[in-house]
Amino acid sequence: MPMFRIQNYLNGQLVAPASGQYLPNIEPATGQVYGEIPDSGPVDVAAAVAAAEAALPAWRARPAEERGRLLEKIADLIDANLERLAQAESRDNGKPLALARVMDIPRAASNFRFFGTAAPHFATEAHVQEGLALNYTVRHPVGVVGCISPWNLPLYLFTWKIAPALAVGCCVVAKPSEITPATAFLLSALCIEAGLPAGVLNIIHGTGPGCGQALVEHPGIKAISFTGGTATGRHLAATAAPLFKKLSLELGGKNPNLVFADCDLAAAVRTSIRSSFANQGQICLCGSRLFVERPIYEQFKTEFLRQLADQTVGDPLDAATKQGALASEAHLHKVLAYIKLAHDEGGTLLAGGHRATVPGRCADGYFLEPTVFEGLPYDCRTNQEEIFGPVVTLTPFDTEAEVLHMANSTEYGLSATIWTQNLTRAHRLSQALHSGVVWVNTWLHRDLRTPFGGMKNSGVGREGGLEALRFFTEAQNVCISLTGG
Ligand code: TXE
Repeated sequence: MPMFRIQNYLNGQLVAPASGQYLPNIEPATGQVYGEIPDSGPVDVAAAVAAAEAALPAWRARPAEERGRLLEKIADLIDANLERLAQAESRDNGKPLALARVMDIPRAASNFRFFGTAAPHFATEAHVQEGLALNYTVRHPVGVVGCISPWNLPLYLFTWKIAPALAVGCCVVAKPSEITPATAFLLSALCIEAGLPAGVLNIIHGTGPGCGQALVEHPGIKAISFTGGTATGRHLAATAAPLFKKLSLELGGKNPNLVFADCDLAAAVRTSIRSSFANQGQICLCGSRLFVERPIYEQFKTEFLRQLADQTVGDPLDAATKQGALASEAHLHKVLAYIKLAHDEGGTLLAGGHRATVPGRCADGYFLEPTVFEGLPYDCRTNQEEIFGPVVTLTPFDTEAEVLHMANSTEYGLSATIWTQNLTRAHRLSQALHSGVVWVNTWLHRDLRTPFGGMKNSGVGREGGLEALRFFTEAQNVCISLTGG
C-alpha cells in the first residue's frame, strides 16, 4: 500500500512543509508506519498567519448567515464522507471503528452545524441609563486565532474549536496532534470542496515544540484555544500571558464517579463500564475514580467485573471490539508505568493489568487490558494523577461528607458523575463538587449549548455555545449620550 502523505492546508492549497521534512505516522493497532506528516515549523506558521490575515477583512465582513451556510456545507460533506473519515480516525488513533462511526465523526459534523446555525443568532447586549445614555456592546471577531488539539478525539475536538472561531468571523491557523493528523488533513479537502475562501482556515501539521510553539508565539495570533495535557497548558499559558493573548485551556481530569446505595445499580454499572473504558479510557471526561457506598460495594464490584469480561480488546476494525489500541507506544508505556505504581502503592489488582496481545495483523499493536484496582488510599498518586488510559480504582465510602472530600481532593476539576435516586442529595452534591461538569445518573450526555470546561488545573475558560462565540470575540462598548453632552 502506498504511504499516506499528509500535506499542510495553506491559503486554500494542499502543500508540502517549507522544510520538505516529514515525520512518520504510526498505526497504533499494528505498530507500523503507514504514512507521513509534515514536520512544519515557524516558516509554515508565518505563511499561514499571513494567509489568514489577508483573508480576514473579507471573511469578517461577510454576513453571519453566509458564513453559517458555508459551515453547514462542511457539516454536510462530513456526513457524506462519514465512513471514510471514521476509517481514517480509527486507523490513526487505534479506537474501534464502530465508535468513530457513531461518536467522533457525527460529532464533528454537529460542531460545524451547531455553530453554523448559531452564527446568525449571536446577539449582543444594550444597557440604558435612563435619560442619560445608551450603551450597546459590539462583539468583533478577535482576528486570527490559533487552535491546538489533542489525539484522543481528533476530529471531534479539532472542529469544536475551529467552527465557533469561523462562525464569528475569525480566521484560523489550526494544528492537530502530530499523533493523529489524518482526519484534519481529510477535512482540508472537504473545506476546499465546500468553497471555503483561501486563507480563512489553515491547517499546519507538526510537533508541539516545532510547530505549536511557533503558533503560540506568533504576534499575529490574537487568541489560542487549546485542549491537551495540563503540563502543556501551563507551558502555553506562560508563553502567551506576557504577549496578552486570549487563552482557552481545556486540560486534564481525574474524574470521580460517586455511586450511592440507592442508585439504579444496573444503570450505574452499565454506564460506569463505559465511563471507565470508552475510547480506551482516553477521554478527559472518563471517570477513573469509582467511589461506591459500602452497603453495595461488593455487589457493584461483582457486577462491574462480570460486565468487564465483555469489554473485548481487539482489532479496531472488528465489529466485536469494544476496546482498541492506545494512541501511541509512548502513551502505552506511560499507562503501564501507572499500573506498576498502583502495585507499588499497595493496590489489589482485580482485573487486567497487562499489555494485551491481539493476534494477526495487530500482534505489535499498543493494546492494554481494561484494568481495575482496589484498596488504594484516595490520596495516593494513582488516585491523584491523570493516567488517561483504561485503568480505574474502586474505593468504598460510608458518608456523603467523606466521599465529597475524596472526590474534591485532586488538583483537577473537570467532571463528576453522581448515581443516586435521592433528588435532594443530587442537587446538594452537584453544588459542592469542584467540577465544571456534573452528570447525575448519566455520563457524556452533551448539549452543545452548555458551558464546557474545568475548574482548578483542568483548565481556564469555557467552551460550548455562547461561551465559545464570546471567546473568539472582543467586546466593545459604545456609549451614546441622550443629553447631547
Ligand atoms: O499531550 P500534549 P500529550 C493528557 C493525558 C496525556 C498527557 C500528555 O494525561 O497523557 O496529557 O499527552 C501540542 N506549544 N491529555 O503529550 O502534549 C501537541 O502537538 C504548542 C489530556 O500527547 O498536551 C498537541 O497538538 N502546542 C487531554 C497538543 O498540544 C504544543 C488530551 C496536545 O498535546 C506544545 C490529550 C507547545 N509547546 C492528552 N507542546 C484532554 N484534556 O483531553 C505540545 N503541543
